[in-house]
Formats: sequence, structure tokens, C-alpha cells
Amino acid sequence: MKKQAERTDSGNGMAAIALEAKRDGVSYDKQSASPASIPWQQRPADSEEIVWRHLDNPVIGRNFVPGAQGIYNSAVIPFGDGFAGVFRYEKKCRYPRLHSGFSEDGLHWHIEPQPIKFAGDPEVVGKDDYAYDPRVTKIDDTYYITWCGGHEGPTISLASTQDFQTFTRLENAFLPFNRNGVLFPRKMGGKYMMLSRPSDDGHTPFGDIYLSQSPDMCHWGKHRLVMRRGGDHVGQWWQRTKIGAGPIPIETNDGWLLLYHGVIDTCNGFVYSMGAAILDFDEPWRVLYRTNQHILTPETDYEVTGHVPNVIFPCATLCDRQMDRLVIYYGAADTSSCVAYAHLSELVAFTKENSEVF
Ligand code: BMA
Repeated sequence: MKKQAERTDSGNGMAAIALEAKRDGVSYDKQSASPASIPWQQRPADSEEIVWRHLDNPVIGRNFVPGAQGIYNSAVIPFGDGFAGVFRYEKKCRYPRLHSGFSEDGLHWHIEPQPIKFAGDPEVVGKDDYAYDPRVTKIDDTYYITWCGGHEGPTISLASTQDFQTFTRLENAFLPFNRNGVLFPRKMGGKYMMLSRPSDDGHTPFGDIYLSQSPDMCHWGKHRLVMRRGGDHVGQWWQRTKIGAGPIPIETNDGWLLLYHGVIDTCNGFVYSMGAAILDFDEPWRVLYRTNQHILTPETDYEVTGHVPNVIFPCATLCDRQMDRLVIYYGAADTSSCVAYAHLSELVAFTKENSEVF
């Protein structure tokens, strides 16, 4: 608490309250400013859930446009007068690529029919390889995209854009095999910070979350373990097989709120649920709180049925701090894109009150 008071008093713009601002009467995050209102639906009257689903899910369904088999596990961010996105897009070949998209309201999307073409060092851009599970964040004036890309095996690819029209590939962050590369939305101590999940070349029956630092978005080091999979010894199974960071971490007065996926291996395959953790504000490899239960698990038809049944895979959020509203974008069953809602303050309180750090 002392550290928190110091931060708030310092007036250095770090405290959540200082992130709030108003433009044209609409609240927005300074770090990802957009004048557009974020999507919102109230929690249903008969629900006591901390996270509740958009009633018209999926917002991007199966066969969204002719020839598209699935658009899912995708990232969105405020941009211009509305929102931009980078989408995992699979045609009938089922080979995943990244497509950009735009929306005025965060729910109705125009997705470019052609994949993003990256400029950059030919050694990095290389051959036209697979690309999936993107995340997007804005640091200073630049949007950074991370994703799992093929580079003689899956690892964390990186690109930047200013306008979502032209995209420049940067060096891959890590060696194969790695997945779920998630940048923090600002530098800390002069360093970029990225979460990732060292993996294997297949469907990875293990996985813990690590944090790496970089002075230049090219050289990554100071690797620290953040969270391990497991939970058997503290009476939980939902995250026992593997875990992976989800959306870009969110600054709160209690630390960085991290939504993540936790997986259990059942006799019928993996089940992907969503949990939450709060990481130390200054040393984000330290876990302060971690939900001792999932906060969203596959239940609806579009989550339990699809190309891969029983998958909830969160990749992005939009936040209106003034209204205390959080929108969570998640992929459902490796087939469609969905939205869920929470009150940020409730989610933080719930994570603190239902926590088991191990
Ligand atoms: C993971 C990734 C995700 C996918 C999930 C469930 O390993 O490949 O893209 O959503 O499996 O199939």
C-alpha cells in the first residue's frame, strides 16, 4: 500500500486515476486513446458472474465472409475515431494468417480480405509463413503487434505500424519454440517488457509464463519466471496443464491486471478457460494475486462446438476507466470471435479476494 501511495502522490502519471481523461465528453485511456465509446451490455439481472458474455456473440462468426473458415484469437485496439484490429484469419486451407480490420463500434468489423504484407529485413520477413494469435499494444506513438509465427518452428514474431496500412517486421523476439508473446503497454525502467510461454513444436502439454526485458525491442534478456501451471496442491485443476498470457496487461491501482488462459487436459482433450492475476507494478514478474478458479469457461454452444471444442482464448481488452468498464475479446472454439464484459474494479477485487499464488 505504501508503494501505491507514493505512486499516486508522485503525480508521474502512473496511477490509474491519472490515466483517465475526457475528450468530447467520452472517457478514454491515455495510452490507447480513441474518442469512440467501447461496446457495453449490463450484466444480466439473473447473473452473479464476474465476467458476462455479450448477448449477440459471436461478433465474428463462422463463415463471416465467403471462404473464411474461422476468424478468432484476435486483437483490437482504439484507433482514430474507432477501433482497429489484427485478426487470425483462416481460409479453407486452414493456414492461419493475419488480416487487419476496422470498426466504428468495436462489434461490427470490416476485415481486409488480403493478409497483411510486412515490409522489413528479408531475413526476418522470410518466406510467407503461418501467423496466429496476435496481440496489439500502443507504446508512445507506435502500435506493436506480437504473434506466434513460423520461423523453423513457432516463436514470437513482432511488427510495428503507425496506421494499420503499412506494417514493418522487427526481429523475432525469441528462439523457437515459444507462444503467447504479450507486451506491456509501456517501458519500465527504460526497458520494454514481454510475457511469453516457452513451448514445443506441437500442441504443448506444458507451459509456464515468463517475462523478458529489452532496451530496444530487439535484444531480449533478463528472463524471469512469472507463473507456473499447476494447482493440484492447492485444490484446483483448471490450470494444471499449461497457462499463457492473454490480453495486454492493464494498469490498476493494485498492480498489472493480467488475464490469461489456463488449460486442463481431460480424457476428451484440452479445455481452455480464463483466469486473472495481478502482477507487481514495478517488478511485474512478481505475482501478487491469482484467481483460484476460472472466471470464464466454455459453456455456450459457440464455445463448446467448433474446430476445437472447449476453447476460450482471450487476446485483447478495451477499457473505459471512468465508467469502470472492461470489454474482453476472446476466441471461441478456434472458430469465432466473441466479447465479454466486466467491471474493472470488481474484477480486481475478485482477484484479490479469491487468490491462490503458487
Ligand atoms: C493453442 C494455440 C491457440 C489455440 C489453442 C486451442 O496451442 O494454438 O491458437 O486456440 O491451442 O486449440
